[in-house]
Amino acid sequence: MISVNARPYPFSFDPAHTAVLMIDMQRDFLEPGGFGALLGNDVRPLARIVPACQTLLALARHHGLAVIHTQEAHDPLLADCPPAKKARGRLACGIGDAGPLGRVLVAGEPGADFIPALQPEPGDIVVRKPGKGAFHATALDNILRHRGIRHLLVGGVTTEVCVQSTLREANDRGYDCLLVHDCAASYFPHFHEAVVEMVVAQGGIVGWAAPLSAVQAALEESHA
Ligand code: TIU
Repeated sequence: MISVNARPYPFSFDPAHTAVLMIDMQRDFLEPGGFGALLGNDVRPLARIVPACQTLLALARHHGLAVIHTQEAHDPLLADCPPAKKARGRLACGIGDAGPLGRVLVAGEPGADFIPALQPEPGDIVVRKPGKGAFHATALDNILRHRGIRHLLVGGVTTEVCVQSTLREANDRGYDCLLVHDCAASYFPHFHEAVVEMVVAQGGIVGWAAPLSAVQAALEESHA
């Protein structure tokens, strides 16, 4: 077992039973003209985590952890998009509409793709999801169980929406979750900080949190 110096206490995992779960690092959330920007957000702060996410994925591949990318996107008919989700925000250009990055949050459109720096590599798993949580209406739980994965190192965007929803869904299903907090970001820095504190409060009631450096140190020590 590998032990990461985490809050509220060390997070232990066996690399053979662990996945990095990278949430929704898509152009629609990180680039101008995408869904995040159409919601009225300044998307620029999200770019800051990209190098750390690249390092986390490289570490995972090097040390034999599974790599799973999630992608929030709908089929072109929006058959998997609840009308309430499409209506939310009363956007002039919202889900399914033609925007600067193609149809917003629609699979196969440029905006739904992963950013160039974090494209999936051969052997990585991609899970398309219609909701904010990655377990809702997806095969993720089956995928993890079939591979014997019990621990998740979680990063991506946004911390308080899809990352937190997924982390809570995973926790309820019995997975141990470490939020790699400098590999996650929000359009609202105070929401990001609040989520980190929520996760580790009450004895780590929904998980653990640690910086990438702690994960890296633990993995490298295990190979020393
Ligand atoms: N709007 C926002 O903060 N997030 C989302 O809509 N999706 C994800 O977090 N991926």
